[in-house]
Amino acid sequence: MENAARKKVMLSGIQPSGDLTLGSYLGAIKNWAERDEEFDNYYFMADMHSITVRQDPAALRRRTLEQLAQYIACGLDPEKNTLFIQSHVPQHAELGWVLNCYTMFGELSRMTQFKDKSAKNSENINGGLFTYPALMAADILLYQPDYVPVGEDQKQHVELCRNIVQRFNGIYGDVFKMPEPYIPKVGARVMSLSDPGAKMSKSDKDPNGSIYLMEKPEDILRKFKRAVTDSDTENCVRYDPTNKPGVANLMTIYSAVTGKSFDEIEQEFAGKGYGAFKPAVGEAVVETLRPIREEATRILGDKAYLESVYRAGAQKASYVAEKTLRKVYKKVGFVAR
Ligand code: ATP
Ligand code: LTN
Repeated sequence: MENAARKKVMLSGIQPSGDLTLGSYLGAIKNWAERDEEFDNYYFMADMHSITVRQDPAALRRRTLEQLAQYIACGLDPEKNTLFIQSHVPQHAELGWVLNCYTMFGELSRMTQFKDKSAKNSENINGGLFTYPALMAADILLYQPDYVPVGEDQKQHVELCRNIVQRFNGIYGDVFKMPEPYIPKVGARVMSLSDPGAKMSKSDKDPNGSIYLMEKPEDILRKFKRAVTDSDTENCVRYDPTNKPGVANLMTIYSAVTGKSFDEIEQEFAGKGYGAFKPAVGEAVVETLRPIREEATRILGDKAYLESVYRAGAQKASYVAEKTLRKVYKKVGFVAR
């Protein structure tokens, strides 16, 4: 900000609440890795968000480290990206509290993710699940990013963060930079393979709907062969999300992993039908995920390396986050320590 040559900042996070899916990759991580030269980047494991839904402690710890290995395997070089674990940077909780006091009950009540998750976890609708977007706004604003690369489903939370910026800056002056959501053109909303009406999700109870980054090729191929296509009699690969949502989803995935346009895909499979199309999508996904799986497995074996990455990441992130937090504490009237 002070410096005109300052690189633009990108920031995003994913909850280690389940194994990463093709949706998390195409909707988010792939876009992070493609731009890491151009931007100053912060990517984290949102473990504090994960506990809004009950987690098995050992599984949460394991998945947090696996997620870090997968970030690196997807191309996020720790030399060019600050990779850290959210709970290692206490400023997230600290700013999260302040922003809770600038986020309205009505705004939080409108969040689709809150409604979905409280319907799915009706025995545990806790305060954290409700105020989650205030913590997410803190995650973002501590680093003053220009862009927040996420899938379509997170747009509403980034919009709420923008409202908080407007409210807070309206009272105290120019404290926070206004962040923009950055949503990919293809892959912003990858749907379940078994239910094209629902988002592919890592906490989906039906394992046939989701493709996991670490999954074996034969399982991936089997899931694509069984993917729900449409009950029309046409048996023709054509992009029509309203009438043919299953085929449109497979076309989106194929386009995102091969770079081919929908027109090119329609031509490639003209006269061939779903029987040829579905395994082709499966093969393309297998080839995209193969190097990621192999590299993540290798990195996971090197615990000392992973530790050095998350320690250095937390140190760098804390340094930046603390600057913003001090400014905020001063503005709201806390006595300096
Ligand atoms: P959970 O089931 O634990 O809520 P999730 O699988 O829905 O998780 P998130 O952790 O909420 O995924 O999302 C991680 C990132 O990936 C976010 O930026 C989100 O927008 C993106 N993303 C997740 N699922 C999809 C999807 N199906 N299509 C496109 N982007 C997605
Ligand atoms: N809410 C997001 C994860 C998340 C995030 C963030 C994304 C937490 N904090 C900050 C971008 C920026 C999710 O559930 N996918």
